[in-house]
Amino acid sequence: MTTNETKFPKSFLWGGATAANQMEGGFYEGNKGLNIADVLPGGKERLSILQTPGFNFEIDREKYSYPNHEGIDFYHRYKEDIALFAEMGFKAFRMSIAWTRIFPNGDELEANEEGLAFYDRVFDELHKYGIEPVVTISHYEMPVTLVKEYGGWRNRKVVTFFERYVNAIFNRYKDKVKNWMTFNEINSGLVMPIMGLGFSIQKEEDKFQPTFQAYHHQFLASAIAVKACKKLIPDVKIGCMIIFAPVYSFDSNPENVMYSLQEERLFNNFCADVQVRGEYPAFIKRYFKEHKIELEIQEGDLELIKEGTVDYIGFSYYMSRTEKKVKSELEASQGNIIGGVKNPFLKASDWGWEIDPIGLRISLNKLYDRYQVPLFIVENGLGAYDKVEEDGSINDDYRIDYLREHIKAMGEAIEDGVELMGYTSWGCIDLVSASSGEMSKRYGYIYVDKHDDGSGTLERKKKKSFFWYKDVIATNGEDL
Ligand code: BGP
Repeated sequence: MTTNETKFPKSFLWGGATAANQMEGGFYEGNKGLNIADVLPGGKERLSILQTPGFNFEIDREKYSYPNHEGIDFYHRYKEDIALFAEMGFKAFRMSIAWTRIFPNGDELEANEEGLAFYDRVFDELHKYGIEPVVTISHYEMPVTLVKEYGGWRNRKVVTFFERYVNAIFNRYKDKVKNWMTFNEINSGLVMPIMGLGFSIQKEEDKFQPTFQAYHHQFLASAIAVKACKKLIPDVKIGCMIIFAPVYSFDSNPENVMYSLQEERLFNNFCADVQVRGEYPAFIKRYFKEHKIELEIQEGDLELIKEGTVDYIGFSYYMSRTEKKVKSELEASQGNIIGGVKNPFLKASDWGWEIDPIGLRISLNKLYDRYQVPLFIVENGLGAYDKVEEDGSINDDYRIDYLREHIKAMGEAIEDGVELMGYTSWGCIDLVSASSGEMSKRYGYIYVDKHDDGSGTLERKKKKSFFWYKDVIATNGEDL
């Protein structure tokens, strides 16, 4: 390596990631319809709703606050925010399009012009600074009508509605967006069906058939999107997006090792196997048999899935997961939504998410070994409580430490031979938390004056990490 060379390729996409429902606000403006996030309360209720079977959206509007309704008001302040991203030197900005801005109920025939025009303005603003938009087509934002009237992704009709939606956005933005992702954290439906699949399981034992039928429909929708995207947009890249949390066996007991392997394949690999390789993997066929799952597959479905494979894997990495076949409640890893037991070697965030930078290097290597396609880390970061000092500064050294270690691990993986396209850390500007609906779980380089009770001026402030990340980008990952 000469002194001018850096570990990270010159084209590396440094940036930040967000989602419409967690930041835009303006939830009833521009003819937007209601989506799932708009009717989920904030606070402790949210997580239990996401994880408890039987939720039906009949919630008490007087009792709950809806943090997503105002978000951080990106809908009106996007110019100011994008200028700040540009100041940090962002090469890419990951955002999502709210399906309900384009098709307010999801089942209309015509797209909503006001919604389309909003994203035109946002993309133009990004291009003004040479920032590449990386767009998630569906990020926990399913129209409520599709949930209530159609039963979410269980209903095959939703595939047609989705097709209409993607055609509208690809046609409209074909000159402005060259990097897309289909479903955010598609495998999250295995643990949080409401967010990922748009329906609630009424009884735990009933979950298997509807969950995997809904997945089949999502895979069809993803393949349709990939094919349409490539047909309509030259030089485009379209990826899938999964949560990747490498599964470690708690010990060398082969029972636990085998169990960990099965969990890894089901949670981490199942969706990517279908979306990248274009077929249902062998292990899932056994799983279907054992759980009496019989998918309704129509003629041409499997061919479509084969033809519509993605170009790259986008993934979120927050934590690893340690597994044991038989575990007591006491051993359970608190806060880790995807399960597992406590790992004695790891510390955890204030929300119990275990911090494991080496796990990121492991994830990158596992993914690249298995799929041999480019990888893109489109979420990673530390949710933490930040304190604004009297002089207005926010000294988030804990966040810098976290990010530094993860970026180092990325550098190692690149040296291991992994093809990594970029890194968009999660919540580059503070936004509403997906799992808790709170503002106090902050990830940003930019602080937003907004609080859990909805108060705050929405003023933006640069944290210490803002200046640190700016330097990281300027030196292409050398100065950490
Ligand atoms: C991912 C989601 C994001 C995001 C992030 C952090 O699962 O794709 O939408 O919010 O996790 O999670 P949280 O907001 O719950 O801390």
